[in-house]
Amino acid sequence: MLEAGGDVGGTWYWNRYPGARCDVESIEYSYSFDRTLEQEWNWTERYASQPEILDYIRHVADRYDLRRDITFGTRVEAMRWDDAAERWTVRTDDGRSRTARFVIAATGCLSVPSRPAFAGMADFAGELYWTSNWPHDGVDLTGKRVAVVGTGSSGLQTITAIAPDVGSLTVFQRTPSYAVPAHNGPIAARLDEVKPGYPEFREESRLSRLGFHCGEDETGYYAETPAAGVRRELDRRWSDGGLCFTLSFRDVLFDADANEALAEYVRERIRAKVNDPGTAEKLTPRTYPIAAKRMCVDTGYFEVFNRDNVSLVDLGEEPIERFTERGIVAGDAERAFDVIILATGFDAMTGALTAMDIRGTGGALTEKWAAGPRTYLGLMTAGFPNLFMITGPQSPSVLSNMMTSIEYHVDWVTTALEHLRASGRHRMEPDIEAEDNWVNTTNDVGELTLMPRAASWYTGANIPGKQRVFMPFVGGVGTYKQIGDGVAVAGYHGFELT
Ligand code: NA7
Repeated sequence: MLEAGGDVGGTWYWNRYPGARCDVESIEYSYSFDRTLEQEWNWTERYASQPEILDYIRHVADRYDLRRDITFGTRVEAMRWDDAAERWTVRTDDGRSRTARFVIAATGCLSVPSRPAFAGMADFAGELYWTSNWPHDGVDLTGKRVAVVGTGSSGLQTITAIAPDVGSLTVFQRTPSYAVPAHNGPIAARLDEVKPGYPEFREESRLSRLGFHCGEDETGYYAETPAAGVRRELDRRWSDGGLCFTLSFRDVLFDADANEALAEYVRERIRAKVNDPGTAEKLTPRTYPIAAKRMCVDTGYFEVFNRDNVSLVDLGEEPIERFTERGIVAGDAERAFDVIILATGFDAMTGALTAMDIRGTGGALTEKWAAGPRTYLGLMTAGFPNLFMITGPQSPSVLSNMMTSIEYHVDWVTTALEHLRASGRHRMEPDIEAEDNWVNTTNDVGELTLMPRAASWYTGANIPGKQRVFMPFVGGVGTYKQIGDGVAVAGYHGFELT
């Protein structure tokens, strides 16, 4: 195992910014492969904080003695397939090369930060931090003049956490986010409830739409629900909190009216939370369907703007012109800061794969994917034999509980490798026809929804020059599992095994 970070943890190793927390519930966002582990581990909160998740991952690494097989602080730069030897040569940034029959790229969906280059950035004399690579020793922000650029999940969490401690906080917002309250709290009672039936609970998650429980069986269609029922359901989902709000009705992602009903409900809540109507209006998302960009889960984010030390800059009205020695020039004003925090997101889904120079039988992965990723099931791509991806593009990945999706892919790949070994074969690659069909299926299912209507990182729209194409499989975790299981059972239908 080759790992760029200095320790295990991935996302939870790098993203240590104040307030960092998972927005999938901890009883769901945890490994299911060991029944003893899931019985022994006790989460403290409904949504686990970054330090608690990192402790858990470290515990797992120690418990199964994984560290002895991991080379830390080592980044893969290039991979070449040798067709005669039927092996990959993997080159790392320490100058070494290793060869392997099979390579599994477990490189993450949100692991390559997007770092916009604002003019004059190097001139800024204060401290500058990225949420995606937060200093391990922490940062003392007490009493300082702080700017945050970006209002996605990372920005929202950072802003909410630091507002009470900083001297002043200026939030630079390009697009307002829809956010649902987390209603975080202690989890002991819920754990006692879930643990006795954990295996069945996990199986339900694997067959669900998002890879975690959302009471889907009880969900109806907006179009068939009377107005009073709509309100009741939205109130109920809102008071439950969390991402399941987006599954209030079955047609939220398909029917513009259903979507607008949810969006308007959230807008109304924002208006009720923010005292100043002008600020409330700026914080209100209007230009894209709800859930078409990643929903945020918040813990008092909007209320932060009622504080005297917090102000909002709408970049639509006052675009960032440049950074200066003192701060940021946006619109006509230069604002001075001690600290600037950038929460500007990631080159999602394909970024970590295309950052490596991967060359297969027919050339470079970057060339093959120039017009968007092409995969079969998000697991492999034709022309790159024996290279597996964990939660690759065109799998549910970022539209799901990542733990459920990661475990599913790990199991699928493991079973495939066992099958190859047992049948005396050593090479696996998708048929181009099966791959083309899957790419079309993923695109078609995506196009059935309202999701491609937002300029989101699901479509690559946040990265200048990146081809815009809807990348995740939106058909649901359970449906995807049934397809993946079926393909395997049918002797790896659509794959060539030699
Ligand atoms: P996101 O969700 O991509 O958010 C990034 C934010 O930064 C978003 O508000 C962007 O505005 C903003 N942004 C990006 N580039 C710029 C520039 N150049 N100028 C101003 N503002 C900019 O990333 P997060 O880290 O918050 O969340 C990633 C995922 O982690 C999250 O969805 C969960 O799955 C966990 P935009 O909306 O593009 O206009």
